[in-house]
Amino acid sequence: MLSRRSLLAAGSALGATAVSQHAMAALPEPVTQASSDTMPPLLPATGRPYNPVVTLNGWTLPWRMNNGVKEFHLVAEPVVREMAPGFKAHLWGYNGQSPGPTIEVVEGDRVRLFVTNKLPEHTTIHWHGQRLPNGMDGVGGLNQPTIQPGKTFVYEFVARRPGTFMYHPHADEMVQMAMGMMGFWVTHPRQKHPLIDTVDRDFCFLLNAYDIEPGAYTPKIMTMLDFNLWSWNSRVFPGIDTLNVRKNDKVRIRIGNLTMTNHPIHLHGHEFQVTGTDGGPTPKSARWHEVTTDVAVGQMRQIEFLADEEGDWAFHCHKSHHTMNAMGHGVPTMIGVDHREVARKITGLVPDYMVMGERGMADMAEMQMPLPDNTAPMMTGEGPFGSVEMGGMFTMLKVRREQKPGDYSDPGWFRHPPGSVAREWTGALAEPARFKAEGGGAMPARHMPAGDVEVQVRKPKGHGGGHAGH
Ligand SMILES: [Cu+2]
Repeated sequence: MLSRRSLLAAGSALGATAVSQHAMAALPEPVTQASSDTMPPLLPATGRPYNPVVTLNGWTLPWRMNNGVKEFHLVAEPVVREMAPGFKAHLWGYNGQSPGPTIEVVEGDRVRLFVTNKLPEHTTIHWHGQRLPNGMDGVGGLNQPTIQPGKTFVYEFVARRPGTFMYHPHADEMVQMAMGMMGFWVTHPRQKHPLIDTVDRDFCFLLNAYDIEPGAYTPKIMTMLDFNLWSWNSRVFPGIDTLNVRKNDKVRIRIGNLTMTNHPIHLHGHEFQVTGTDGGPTPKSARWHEVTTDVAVGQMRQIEFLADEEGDWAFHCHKSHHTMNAMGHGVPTMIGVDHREVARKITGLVPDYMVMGERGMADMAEMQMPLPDNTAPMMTGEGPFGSVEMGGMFTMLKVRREQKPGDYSDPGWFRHPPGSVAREWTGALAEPARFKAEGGGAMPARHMPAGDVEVQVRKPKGHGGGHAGH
């Protein structure tokens, strides 16, 4: 749990009076977090006021004020992250979590960041998007010597530009980001900014991805593209909290991408505008309405909209493979193939063989497939009408009339007004218009010849694969 009481007490004591050299030299006590719930916004106790962000399944790092400087203490260390209920990953992160805590400051703040390395190898931190002295930019070997295990470095600069940023290592970067080392950074404007609107709710999260074999705990760090866990803040649906807002709230969502591919982020039921990037606020003349915005690798996007439609609105990456969990990709398309005869023969060889995919993959969501321990549920997440058949980068925006200002708790499922839900039609139907050229429009079922079949059997453990054929 968050244990910042002593830190804040120390902060106010130090901030109120002149600080001795000895006190200035002392490190702020590191604050850690173990819960993977979304923490309530951290209201600033010192410094200029601002409207804090809410980090999805994350938290904001408290600071201490030292002679007008905001001091933070980040600890790079191995962490255990619950990515979804029943599935834990052994990652690297900061202050007990991956991603690390969100850093929130105000434009013009002088910021001092102590970084302690408790990893088994060297690291650095790059402050992505910031204007700062070159020697504070954090590229190991280029701008600074790397931080060796057990050592603490200090970074110090003025947060010059308001906006949406992130931080991550720039030393053994491929490994350390594949292991989950990253965090969010928000610099709030110091006064009313012509391009930055005041909002009622301000959410943020990072897009990240892992390659963890079903049943394993540690990501494979050499994977370049074929990740199997597409996550938001190192959580996968149904482990991602919902974004809960009050009807007619002005909502901002800030998203950063530290995966190896782009993610078209799609919101249902509302149109939004991209109001800023890691380059700063977007000029109003360059904004247009979208329902999907692509967040490319290494980019930040902040979107804004008026939440004026009540309901439980899907909010997800539009790459359909990114709303799945831990799937094998070596699965042939079986739609329309009647393989009852083949299955009967295989069952003689492999008793627990399961027929997959002849009617699409939706059966998978309902099938109780034997999975190894510590495996992310593949396509689960129960909705009020059944399985949502989603995993990975998926959650919901919940818009409610009765949600109180400042209340981020889950209001439960939407209660639809009578007659406003799609339902089965049982009345008379006219013949539908349809394409009538060759094939007639319907996909014919092909019966596979019984004598000449090669089938690859992949059992859930991933090692039971082999060829059964004749
Ligand atoms: Cu995606």
